Amino acid sequence: MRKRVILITGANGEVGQGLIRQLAQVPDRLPIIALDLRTLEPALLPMVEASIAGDILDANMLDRLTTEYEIDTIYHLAALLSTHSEFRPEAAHRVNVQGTVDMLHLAIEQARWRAQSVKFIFPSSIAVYGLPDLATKHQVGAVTEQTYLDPITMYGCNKLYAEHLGRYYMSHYRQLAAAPEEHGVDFRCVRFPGIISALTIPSGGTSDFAPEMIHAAAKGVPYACFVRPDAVIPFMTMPDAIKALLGLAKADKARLQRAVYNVSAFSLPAEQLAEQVVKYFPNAEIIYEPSAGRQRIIDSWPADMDDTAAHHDWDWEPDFDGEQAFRDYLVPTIRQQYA
Ligand code: AKB
Repeated sequence: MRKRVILITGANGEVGQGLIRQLAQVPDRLPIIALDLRTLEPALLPMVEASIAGDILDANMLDRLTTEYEIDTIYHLAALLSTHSEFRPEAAHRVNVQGTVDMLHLAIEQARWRAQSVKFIFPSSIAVYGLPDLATKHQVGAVTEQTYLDPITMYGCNKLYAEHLGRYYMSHYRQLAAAPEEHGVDFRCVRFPGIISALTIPSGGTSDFAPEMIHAAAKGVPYACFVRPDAVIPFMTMPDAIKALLGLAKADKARLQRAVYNVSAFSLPAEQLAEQVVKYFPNAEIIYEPSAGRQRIIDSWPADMDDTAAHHDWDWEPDFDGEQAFRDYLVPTIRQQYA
């Protein structure tokens, strides 16, 4: 008999690593299969059933995977982030869109085979938004799920389309077939703001200036911030990001009014992030060298995201506001890490 498992794609990425650490502590959970281009970080290997090095676009590899395991839940985290994607837009499209279609199709096949739906948890991003100019950004404040969906990055376009794909596979797949699918994909998606982890440093994102600034200060190296001091987007800590994924995964389906939910924790301009950094690392050297392209992307993202629907439908509540994030999570954990 095949083993029932949780599949995590992009398992070696920042969110993947955080998720594995957290899931490993859940009693009576299903075993985890970690899929990534690279084998999992050695420290995480004892927490998973298997670490598979492979490409989500490799159909043979996915076939082998489903021959061996019954997949109950998929956390589909594999993606090329926003800055990377601008350098390789077509590659980003393949990974972020085709990769997602392939995983949704795998989920549908699994659901049909086991006569039970498959949960598909998907991280989308603030990058799906595209504010036309700074005046509008400051005027509108926190945006709801439905507004300003005109992304200016390939990654944002990919994530927005992937949200629609998830909704389609969940609610409309094979809608003209004589017998519609009985069991399908239970697609649930959170739109994340920038995420800050104390344990890992991201690469290839545009919100990376915040974690880069903090980690540089903790390591005692100078940092040139690639956005203006007044650049503002919302952020959350990695523990809150994982809390959101797990919270939505276990939410009561009957309460979910939508497939896609904004989640947010705190909004701070780069200069206020820098103030917090200097408060805890008084020797931090932070200068501003804005990159026009990356600044333009940040300016197109909202200053805040309205996550009322998530509060209402599945009791979403972040644990850390801006002050608490630094005082209770980032600073102590980073200090310990670089000690
Ligand atoms: C990025 O900057 O690309 C990501 C994101 C906001 O989704 N961190």
